[in-house]
Amino acid sequence: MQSAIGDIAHKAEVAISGAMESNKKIAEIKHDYRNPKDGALLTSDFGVKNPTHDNWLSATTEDRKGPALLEDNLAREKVMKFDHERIPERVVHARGVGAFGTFKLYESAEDVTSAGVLTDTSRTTPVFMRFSTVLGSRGSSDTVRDVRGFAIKFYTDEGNWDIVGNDIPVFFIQDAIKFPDVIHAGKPEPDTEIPQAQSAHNNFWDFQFLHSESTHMFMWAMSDRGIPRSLRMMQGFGVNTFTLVNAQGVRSFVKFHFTPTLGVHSLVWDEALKISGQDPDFHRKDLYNAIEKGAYPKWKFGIQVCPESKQDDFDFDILDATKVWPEDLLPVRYIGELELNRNVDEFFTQTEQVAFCTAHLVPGIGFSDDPLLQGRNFSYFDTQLSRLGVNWQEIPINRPVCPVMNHHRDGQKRHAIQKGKFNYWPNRASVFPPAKASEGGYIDFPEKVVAMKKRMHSAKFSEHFKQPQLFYNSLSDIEKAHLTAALSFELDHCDDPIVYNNMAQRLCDISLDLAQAVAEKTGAPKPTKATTPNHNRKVKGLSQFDFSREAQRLPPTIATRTVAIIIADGFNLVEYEAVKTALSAAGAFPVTIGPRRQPVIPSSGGKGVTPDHHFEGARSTLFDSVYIPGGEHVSTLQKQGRVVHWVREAFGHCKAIGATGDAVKLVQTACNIDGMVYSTGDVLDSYGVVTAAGVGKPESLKEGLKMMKGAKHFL
Ligand code: HDE
Repeated sequence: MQSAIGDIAHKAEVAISGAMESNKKIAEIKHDYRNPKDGALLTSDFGVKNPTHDNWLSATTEDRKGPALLEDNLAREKVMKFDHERIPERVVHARGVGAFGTFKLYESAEDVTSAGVLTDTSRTTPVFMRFSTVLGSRGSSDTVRDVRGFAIKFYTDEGNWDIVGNDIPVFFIQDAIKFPDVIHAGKPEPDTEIPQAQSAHNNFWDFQFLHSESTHMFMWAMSDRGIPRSLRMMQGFGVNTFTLVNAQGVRSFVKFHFTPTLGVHSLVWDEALKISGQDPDFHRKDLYNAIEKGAYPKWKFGIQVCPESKQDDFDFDILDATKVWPEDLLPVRYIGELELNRNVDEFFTQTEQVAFCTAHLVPGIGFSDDPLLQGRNFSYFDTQLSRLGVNWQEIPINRPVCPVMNHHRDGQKRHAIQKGKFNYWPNRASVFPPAKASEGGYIDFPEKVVAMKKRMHSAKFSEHFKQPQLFYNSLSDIEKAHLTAALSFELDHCDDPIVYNNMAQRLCDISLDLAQAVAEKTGAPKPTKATTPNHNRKVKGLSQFDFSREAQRLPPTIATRTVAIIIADGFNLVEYEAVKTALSAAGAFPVTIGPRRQPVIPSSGGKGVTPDHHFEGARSTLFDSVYIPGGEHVSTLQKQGRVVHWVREAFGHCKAIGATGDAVKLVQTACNIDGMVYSTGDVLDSYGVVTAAGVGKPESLKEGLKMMKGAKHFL
């Protein structure tokens, strides 16, 4: 017997040709499309052709408008539909953006799992991915300081597998029962609904102090990880401990890792603050544009496996989600690649209605007794009931690509039409018999459990400071400075002295230097003694510099980086074109900025170049780099406050800056850099400024650009 879902999926699949055919999920979703290009006329929801977009039926005469008539069912339908457009936003992770992609395995993990998606290297598994911030509402800004969600739905041949992860590998709490508390404390305060999408307030930091197991996570959130440059440049982690079971029935514990091939990069705080106002959609635009331009973001997929025999070998409990598994103890094995390569067609039906659930696993992958994970398994299913209704599994984006066969029936908005007499088991025709292990049935690992029924965790869950210290010690000096500044900013926004005094004390459990620096800034009494001595150990794999392209043995790149090229009338066209061409050839995204979005004429005359933005229409903060060609236009640019500020601000944000010919002087003055030596191809490494005295032919820029690619601040 075949279900209606199976029928529809099949028909849609046949209709789609070429390469699309291989992607069953795309095929399945296609059948629901309404394509405005069909040339179809306006209809009501029930297919009757509708004569108006504009006029409500009313009792009107030639010279006087009369009352609207209730009988206009077409107008009523339109307004009623609008009245009910909203569904509840996600209770956390409300703001998000999604894209489709594929997952490919390049090394089978059959030694540890029997899951097809992790053993069959010939498969291409379709995925849908949603990135999110945690605390803000749907309409909040992208670049707030926050954890980022990293949720992936793998449409595998054996059913949906969801990894509902974050860009930070640990969590605030160890037990799911505390989730409402940590989220209430972080969300806007209940009396004023202030602040939006910010952890910088009394309640958040009050909770952090009173709840010492959160220390590790807040250290990560206050580090540069909390303000990623791009969703394409962050790591992803499954966070919770899962299990893998191989064909022989041997079980291991596992953590899932995703490392971006572009390297891990962050904004600086001043940029993040400004971008929040200048372009609240900064991250979602960046993702959308990269995919549209064919620069598909990729992540290496890794597993960190702990054999059952080693479970008790560490000074932390491997089921505690506030702890990482340091890579010197358990290395990450990279076995696959995730790529995002298609933007959604409609935000609501795809990105908003997608529903992830940690309980969605496929044979060969299992849960562990991680107490956070066990609670999540309940919560994700449950929350979809109020957000999407009981039949949320039938919404196209949530459907698996393999057949769905069971006796679940009815409920609101049920779509599948299930033929036949039987809606129970056992039945006399043996409809939908259970699947045996040999037939691909999901078999729960037969684990022996001997325990007392108690509200408690194992003893190792009580230690909370060794790993935050390990994290802090492992950061570079720049990262430490940023973390200190971030804590100082956040606590500056707390006006209750109990809160910031307590937090200064808490930091004494990590590092006395850190505690003193933050106390001084925020007005807390300066601590004099470390409460928990620092063990001074460090480990690789915590600083984000460990995930630069070099660390991944990939050459540095400016691919997908945005470079603002600033021009005004009288610019040097040869230099402009040479640099723009070279940047595009290297995969960068050059964007021209000028005084107006009308042709700007070069010194050589001609039709000119029409900029993408005018000086007031964009800001330096929205770009990775700035280049100014030489030419007569420099005298105009020097008088433009916005341009001078642009260069100065980019310099302050440690961005790579390029200038040729007369524009070198402009950069020098704007940045007030003493002692710079200007000659063709000089790179002032410590500044990230690249200059060339002049450019005759495109070739002469080659060397300069090579160095520009190598400039430290691109890394
Ligand atoms: Fe979530 N979380 N969470 N969470 N979470 C939700 O589910 C929850 C946790 C994460 O793009 C909700 O569908 C509990 C850890 C992401 O649609 C909700 C606990 C991690 C997303 C929920 C946690 C996450 C959510 C709200 C503690 C990182 C967005 C809407 C036990 C591994 C998914 C929804 C998307 C969303 C509950 C902790 C990541 C309420 C109870 C740890 C990426 O069910």
